[in-house]
Amino acid sequence: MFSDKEDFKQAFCEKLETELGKKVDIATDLDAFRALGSLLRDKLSKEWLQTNLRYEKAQEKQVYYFSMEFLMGRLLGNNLLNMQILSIVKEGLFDLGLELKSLEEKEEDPGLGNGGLGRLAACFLDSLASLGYAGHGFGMRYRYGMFDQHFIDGYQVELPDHWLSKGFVWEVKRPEEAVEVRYGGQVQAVKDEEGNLSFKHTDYEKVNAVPYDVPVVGYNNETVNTLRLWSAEATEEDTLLRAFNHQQKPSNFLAHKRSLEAISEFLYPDDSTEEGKRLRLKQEYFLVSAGVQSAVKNFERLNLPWSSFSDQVALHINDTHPALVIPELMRILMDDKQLGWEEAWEITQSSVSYTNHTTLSEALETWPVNLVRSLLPRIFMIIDEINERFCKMLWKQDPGNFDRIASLAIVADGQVKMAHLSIVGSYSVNGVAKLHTEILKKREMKIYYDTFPEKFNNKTNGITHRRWLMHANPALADLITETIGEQWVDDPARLSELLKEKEDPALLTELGKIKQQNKMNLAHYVNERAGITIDPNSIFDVHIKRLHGYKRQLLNALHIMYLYTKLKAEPAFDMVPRTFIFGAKAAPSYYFAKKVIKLINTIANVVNHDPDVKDKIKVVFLENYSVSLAEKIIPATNVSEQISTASKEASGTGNMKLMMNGAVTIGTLDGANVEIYERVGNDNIYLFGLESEEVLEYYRNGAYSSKEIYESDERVRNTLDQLVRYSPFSRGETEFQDIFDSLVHYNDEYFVLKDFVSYMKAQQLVSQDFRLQKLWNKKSLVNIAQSGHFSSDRTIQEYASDIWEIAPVHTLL
Ligand code: 26V
Repeated sequence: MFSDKEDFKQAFCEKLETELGKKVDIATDLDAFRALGSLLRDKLSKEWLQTNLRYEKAQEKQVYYFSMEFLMGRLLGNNLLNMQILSIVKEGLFDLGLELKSLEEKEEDPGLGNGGLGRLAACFLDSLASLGYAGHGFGMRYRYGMFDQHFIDGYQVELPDHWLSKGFVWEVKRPEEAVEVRYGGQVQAVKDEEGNLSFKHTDYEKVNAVPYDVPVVGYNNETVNTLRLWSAEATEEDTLLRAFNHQQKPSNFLAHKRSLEAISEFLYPDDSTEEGKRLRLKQEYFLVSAGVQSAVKNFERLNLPWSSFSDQVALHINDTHPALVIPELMRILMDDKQLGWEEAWEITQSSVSYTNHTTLSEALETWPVNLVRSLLPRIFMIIDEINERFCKMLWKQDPGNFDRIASLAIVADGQVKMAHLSIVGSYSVNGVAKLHTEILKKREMKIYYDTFPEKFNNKTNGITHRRWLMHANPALADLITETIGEQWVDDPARLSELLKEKEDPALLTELGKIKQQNKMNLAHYVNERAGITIDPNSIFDVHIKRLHGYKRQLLNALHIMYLYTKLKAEPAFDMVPRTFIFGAKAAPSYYFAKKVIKLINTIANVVNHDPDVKDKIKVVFLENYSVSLAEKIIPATNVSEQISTASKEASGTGNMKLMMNGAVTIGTLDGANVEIYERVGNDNIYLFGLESEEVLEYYRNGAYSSKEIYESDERVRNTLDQLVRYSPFSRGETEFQDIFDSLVHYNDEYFVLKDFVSYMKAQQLVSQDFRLQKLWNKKSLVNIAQSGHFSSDRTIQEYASDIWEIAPVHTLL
């Protein structure tokens, strides 16, 4: 790569001059970042090419991970780490008067995702490359990613995220690999002389799907995989020729061009509600059609019979958003490659696998039949035929059982049910944590599980320890290596070797010091960004994730109100100082979530300005939560808030990142918290609240009454009343009436009041234990030691062996 520091310095200065026309002494940090990025991309291209050649030669199965979202985070630091040139580059830049950290800050954080699902996809790509698997991502190159969040007067304001404005150094445009995607038009069945049926699609609108490839660098293993992001671009033919041939006004053809390119314009900033928008469906089909065409082309280069397609290609769908992969592959195989239905179906079903990420009914995708039929006429015909054949099979299995058929059908009540299509058209369906998979099997998808038990399996989520520990918290990574050696880097399960040292006072002191330093760094950042002074000796209590009712940021907020009120009433109350830190974006249309943001900002405003509590409580709501902000917060966290209503959080992955950085969880037995609990044991986690079975039972029997709790528990009542009676928080306004009503009059859908007292008690225990620093550091160490299981390397190895049936491709080939 670079033979030494001097070699790097020379290459870097040359790049600055040739690409930006600048000498290093006048280069800004942004210039230097761009030159460095571009230099690294050049350096990667050889290994990138070699990797592709190796895969072709090996004829190993290629995995294509289809996802509408990839939340990659900044790539500079991570690439340097994985390329093993971090210290050469850091020192070389230093010699030139530049600081790597400042350059890193100049990189836009590509926010091409909403939250957990998109970040999981990014962690998976890192693990696939680092383990040497031939696995690539297919995603969307949105021109505007996740909105930029600002707070104005405590309210969330969304600004467009124009992340491409300064260019994206890592990408390589590949116009030669562009493919055409078709919408609308008519389909006619045509019979040839021999009576063979074929389908002719006419009058369609076409869009060019142009790929931009981003290298995905494996850790120290000469592997560079590809994240292929598709962009919608009008063709020459569509714009200029159209204008000349039809003598249109330029404004007409420009409008046409814009309408085509709108397909890859925006990420849908919605975490849970199905928006029912035509454009969203267009986006989903765009990704799918471009991706499947590209995968088929790659397969055809091998000159193998179609019967070996599923030995060579795995198509994985990240939730149902890319479920049209199923009819699209059928279409290509039948209409373009002239295969019969049975053969095409066999190939499709044995190539596609599907991950479910949520049981929230409002997030289960369905599309109106009329919309699918008009936008994608041929695809609809195929879905309809899949449905017909599937229902016939069900009838054969259990003749006359109309109820069963109605609830399993793919097309029913004028809707196409994407989860049903995904299960029927794939060979594997997995949930993302043990509890979640059990809930799918026993409840949400029971009838499907009973029909196809062999398809269902669990793959508990994971996170890449390279970004979330080695890159985000290098001091901790170094301490771990000093303590147990460096093998844990390649085999994160070996973090458990730290357990042998958990009584070592010197190690625990060191661990405490690193946490303290990280807290000081965060305090500095908070001061710069938000103008709030926070005490690094206080407990840093962190709640970072999308804002959603079920994630219960409201429970945390109400508890802070309770503590504040108690402190005001009893000034002698001996409370361990705490800094409550929040980061969360609300979907722009999610009224209730936005109210909760306003409430937390109001609480922050009251508490932070009250001298009576100044040394006890601080509340910080950081704007614009993102991957890069998470990297700053997580290493500095003492307490990890994972307090969703049990049964609602499919897995959670922030819980794993925080654990790996030595935070101790306060949480419900939900999602992967259950598995964290199984590993760390009762002494190293603070559990509270209803369990999933209890929650589900309440939903079934309707026996929960939040009003009863409000009326009978004074602590709850006094806290809630402050939302609507005159108080420092309401100031006599009705701002929080809707929150109050949801809790008291609409029976508190997420059991906030039911869990309030149990949460308060768990928080008291946290405070008590935090006073005993050695004890606390030991808990922290146990969490780190048990976090290896949650590395996405483990998750990806499970997908590789149980679902995709692939092995690492050896670099010696
Ligand atoms: C739905 C929609 C509907 C249309 C508009 C855009 C959009 C975007 C996302 C979604 C569903 C998001 C589902 C999701 O993110 N689930 C989370 O997945 C994580 C990774 O498996 C998991 O850890 C979280 O518990 C789960 O909530």
